[in-house]
Amino acid sequence: MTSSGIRSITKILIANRGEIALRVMRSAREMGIATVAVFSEADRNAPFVRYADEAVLIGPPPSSQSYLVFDKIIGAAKSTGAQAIHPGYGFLSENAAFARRVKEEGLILIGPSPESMEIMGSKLAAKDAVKKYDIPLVPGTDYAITDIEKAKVIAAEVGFPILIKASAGGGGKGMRIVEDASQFEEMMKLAVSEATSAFGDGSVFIERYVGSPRHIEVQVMGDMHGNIVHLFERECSVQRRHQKVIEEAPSSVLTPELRKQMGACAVQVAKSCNYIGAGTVEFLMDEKLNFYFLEMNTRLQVEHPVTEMITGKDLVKEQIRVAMGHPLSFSQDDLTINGHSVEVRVYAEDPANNFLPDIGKLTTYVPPKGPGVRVDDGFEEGMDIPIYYDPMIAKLVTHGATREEAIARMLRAIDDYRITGVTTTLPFCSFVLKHPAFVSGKFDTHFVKSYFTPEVLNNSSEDEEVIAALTAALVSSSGKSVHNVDDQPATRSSWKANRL
Ligand code: MV4
Repeated sequence: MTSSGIRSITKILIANRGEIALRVMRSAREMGIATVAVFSEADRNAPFVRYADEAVLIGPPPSSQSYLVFDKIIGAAKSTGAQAIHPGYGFLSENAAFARRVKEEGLILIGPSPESMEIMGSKLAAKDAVKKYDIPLVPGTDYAITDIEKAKVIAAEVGFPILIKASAGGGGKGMRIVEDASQFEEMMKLAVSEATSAFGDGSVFIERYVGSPRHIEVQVMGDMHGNIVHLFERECSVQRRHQKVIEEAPSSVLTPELRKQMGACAVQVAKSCNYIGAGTVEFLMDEKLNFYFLEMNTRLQVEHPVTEMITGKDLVKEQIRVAMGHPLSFSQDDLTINGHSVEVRVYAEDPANNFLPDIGKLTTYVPPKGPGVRVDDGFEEGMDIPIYYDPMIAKLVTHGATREEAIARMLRAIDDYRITGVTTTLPFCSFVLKHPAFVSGKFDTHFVKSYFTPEVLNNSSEDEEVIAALTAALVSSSGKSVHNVDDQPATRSSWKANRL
């Protein structure tokens, strides 16, 4: 640390892989900062390894022997002379023990303090921390429940159905819905034993179950000088088994007034744990547009690009600047929403087969291009999708002047995407984007359960009738060639699935 409080960072090690490693390196490079990749044996030929200025092999494919091993990451930073580590998302990104170790080694973690991670890693500690502010919470307990008889009394006051949640949980793990008092004891025992084995912490609490919520999250950024701002919200209600399918910014349901209120709440949540860097404050919103603080994610999120598209800010550059000790480069008043952005996650999964990972070689891989299209990917044509990690191939992001334009652009981009060799979720994404409930903005976290069955992607006989009708109409009206209707590879983001 210099007398000005600015710490120099000239080389960053990226403790991650795939698209997010590349995405972080691109911003570092634009700032004139050198990059170090760490990679497992499964990632030898990955683009992020070639893109980095230096790369260090850190072990066998399983992340427990490579990307998650503190000593290997720290050792690689020291041997290459990197002053800072960017953890990306997943892996070590929210690991307070790792954050503490990085600090002890005299290195900089590009992220919040270990203490912030610890507070927000515990749902109960988070509720406790925000108590000093006026933050709306779902009615329930803000302490661990142990006495079943007492808990039943509280449950009756809160009102059934209720939800039992694990304090150490997150992303839906260890949650139990209880419909009425008769199920309470059984569900509570299940929740406690599940939480104990999954997190080593059996603390559970209860909340009123919000039946048809939307998931709305607010991006925040803090610096070391006490400044905290929000960069508006992302709507992530379209999820499948707690995995986000489509994210957009801004949300189509927020009024400017609600946006301001939620933004202010998110800033206070961040203040409650002296937050530094990029973070996300998650809210549930009910049908009456009441919102409730749920949890805070202390990392850069997968879906951060939609926020970058509407604000024009590079969140990774800002993370790096803040980690050096610089004040935020913008104030709340500098931030405005420009247009609308949508992101879909492209997975190597088979929507027709219960979204089972479909591993294999990307025989054809041609991402879409053109105005308002951003592709954050980590693969190239000819590469195998490794079985060891998350099967996300890419994030496809579009921006438009309006929500309608961003959606139309996304449908165009999905149609332009050429992937063969593996089955992808692209047709499933098209189905969602064209669904009247999505188009109208009237949806909640039950969207996929409510509207999706594999059959909607498999209506080829009907489609053939539609093609026949279209072909007949086109040929008779203009005589124009219609050859391009059916000469695409069969596994292309099938237009068949896109009809609705
Ligand atoms: C809830 C809820 C309903 N009521 N809490 C799931 C993940 C975790 N972040 C919190 N989650 C939920 N908490 C109350 N009191 C419903 C969910 C929930 C959910 C939330 C956001 C997005 C998708 C979801 C899917 C199922 C359940």
